[in-house]
Amino acid sequence: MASMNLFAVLAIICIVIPRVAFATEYIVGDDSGWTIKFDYAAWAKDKEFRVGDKLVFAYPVGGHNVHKVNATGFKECIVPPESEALSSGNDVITLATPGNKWYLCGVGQHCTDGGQKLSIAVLPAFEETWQAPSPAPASPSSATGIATSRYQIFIVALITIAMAIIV
Ligand SMILES: [Cu+2]
Repeated sequence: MASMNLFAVLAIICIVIPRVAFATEYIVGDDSGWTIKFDYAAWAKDKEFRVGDKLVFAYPVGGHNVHKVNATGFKECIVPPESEALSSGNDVITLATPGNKWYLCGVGQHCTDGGQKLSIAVLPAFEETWQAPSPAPASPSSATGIATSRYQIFIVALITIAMAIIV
């Protein structure tokens, strides 16, 4: 039966899709890229960063660089040794763990005077949230709720489309 095959495919999609489809690649600063005099706090404010997502820092090589720092380093623009900088001009950072992450540019006074620094809060990956059936982990429960409901909406939409194809 064709419809049975379709459901098998659908089941596989439901398992595989969350791992790939919800991994987002964020170009830091969007069209402005990684630069001075840009409000990265405003840029990050309405975005939802999750484990597995990627940050892309794009800038002219030599013009800027990227340092991962801690909260104090971020607040006070403490630049780590040059050797620890990412400097390819197209630095891709995969968010590997949940929690707060801080980045800054170590060139000249770009951090202190140019405000070239980014602070984000990374949430757990989608599959971690929707696979946990019973009591949610102690961490942000509201975020978990959002993640779950969004995934459910996605699945309902997928099934609706499948039903439409069958009928
Ligand atoms: Cu810079």
